[in-house]
Amino acid sequence: MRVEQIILREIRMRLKAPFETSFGVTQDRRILLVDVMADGVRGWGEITTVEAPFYNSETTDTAWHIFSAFIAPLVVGQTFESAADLSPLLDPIRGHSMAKAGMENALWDVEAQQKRLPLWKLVGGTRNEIACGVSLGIRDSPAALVDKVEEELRSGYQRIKLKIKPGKDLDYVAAVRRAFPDILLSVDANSAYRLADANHLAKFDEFNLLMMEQPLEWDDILSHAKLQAQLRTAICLDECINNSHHASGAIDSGSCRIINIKLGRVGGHSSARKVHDVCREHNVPVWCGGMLESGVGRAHNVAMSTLPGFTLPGDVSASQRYWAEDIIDPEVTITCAGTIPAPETIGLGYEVKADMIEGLTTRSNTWKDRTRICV
Ligand code: OSB
Ligand code: MG
Repeated sequence: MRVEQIILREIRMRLKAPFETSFGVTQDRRILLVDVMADGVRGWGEITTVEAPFYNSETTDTAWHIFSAFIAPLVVGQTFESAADLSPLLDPIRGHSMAKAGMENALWDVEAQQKRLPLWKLVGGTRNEIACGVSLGIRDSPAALVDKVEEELRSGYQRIKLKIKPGKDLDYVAAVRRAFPDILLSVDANSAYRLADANHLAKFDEFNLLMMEQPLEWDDILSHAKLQAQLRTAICLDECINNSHHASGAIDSGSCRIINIKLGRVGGHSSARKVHDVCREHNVPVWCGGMLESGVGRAHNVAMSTLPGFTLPGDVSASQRYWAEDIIDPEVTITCAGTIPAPETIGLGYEVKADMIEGLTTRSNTWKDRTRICV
């Protein structure tokens, strides 16, 4: 495929409700979309950064810069056999995985359309529906959290994840566990604790959690190994795992028993597949994490979640939990069994609403293949 044109767009979308994590509250999202044309086929990718560098080191603005100054100029006009061939070209750019993933994933969409395959089949998916859970932000009181959990369970979601932070943790989890003794329940601290809090974190063992996600520092795999040795609860790493080498190291050192794969954090579908494969070799279950994505990122998440090692319900949930109107048609919906069927149509499997996106766009940059214009 020859990359003829790349458009980077920033769109603004307001979440239906504010989302609170240990690192802050978000409601107004600034999302970057990659809109690529290759061999006359249009493909879409999402750069899944958040607005501030409190989850990982990337932000919407750093991604805008790296994409505009380095990624797009390197890629436009190039010819690739497959979308998987992009990652060696981007390798000299250190870090900035989310910015790279937006580019690579847009080319996967193109390749799937060219090969007349649903994206999930192209990336190697084997399941035709995926299991869904939800990630619930921090609430004002345990009672309010219990009400929210009840609502999500009524919709059919198979696993509930609670965001926690120091001071808003044990009593919240205890209230939910008391109300729902048998549900699949997990917590996510987004790096809010330290190894010195090990005794406090061991108190979560009594709640029979499926996992405790990323309790310690975002870049510290070894401290998680020391913590895992003191907990019965399985640790799941999120922030720490940016590629398959990190995954191997984390597994070898006993830092976690589960890994959350996010397409952006690991740099796109080809790297995600490598992380998945390492985990599968070691019988470590994986699941798909979320970054409050628009429909474009969500559609890519659905595709990745069909890989065979995604044996736990992910954070991929219905469009309408986030947005009054999503930018894809149909929107992502879940069945009453708490699953999302993998789409049968070719490419992303959801139509991208280009007109709606145009209306939401606050800035854009365009690169055209100059060799093409000159002829
Ligand atoms: O740690 O999984 C996380 C959102 C933003 C940044 C980090 C995380 C999250 C979520 C939301 O948990 C998952 C979603 O519903 O998209
Ligand atoms: Mg997380």
